[in-house]
Amino acid sequence: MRGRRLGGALAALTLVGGLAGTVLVAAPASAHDYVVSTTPKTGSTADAAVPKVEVTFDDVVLDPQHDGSTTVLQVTDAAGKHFETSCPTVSGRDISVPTALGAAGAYTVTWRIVSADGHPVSGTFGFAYRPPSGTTSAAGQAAAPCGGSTAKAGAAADSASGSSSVSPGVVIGIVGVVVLLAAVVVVLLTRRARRSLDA
Ligand SMILES: [Cu+2]
Repeated sequence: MRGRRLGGALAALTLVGGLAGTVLVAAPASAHDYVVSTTPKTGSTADAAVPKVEVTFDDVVLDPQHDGSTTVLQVTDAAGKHFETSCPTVSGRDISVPTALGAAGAYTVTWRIVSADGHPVSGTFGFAYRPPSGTTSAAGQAAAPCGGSTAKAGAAADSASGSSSVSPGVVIGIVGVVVLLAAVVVVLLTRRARRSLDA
């Protein structure tokens, strides 16, 4: 009798655990956008003019204000000078910014977007620039030409980075399901115990 009841309790606990696990695994299914390709390619050497820098993601980039203001796309040299010439634009899975590069050397692209799931995602990649001799080189700018948008996107990133990757709603849902299942298990075990007492 006792062994059978224990077995039932274990089965019920396994069921609860399994269901809770399923919910937990299902929650992060809304993964963050990740980079699929870049222009220039990451780690490549550009030996011709680079009129724009582009980053393509696996999923759409959110642009809630429809003006690219929550997107950052900056191109800097080793000295930290900026060579993007305006604010970035967002088009589906692509973000791009016009550029006028300076001297030959290493350039770093810094990007920050709002992922399809509403979370900010950011990253950097580098490429080398080796233009043909005689190519005019831009002087670059000490400050980002799209300064305002940097601040806005930064604020969005800060506010979201404080929260966990699982939203509070999901957590409350999981806790609710587990509590409900635990209650069901208790009721079933109590009933079974009473039945075995009656018998
Ligand atoms: Cu996310």
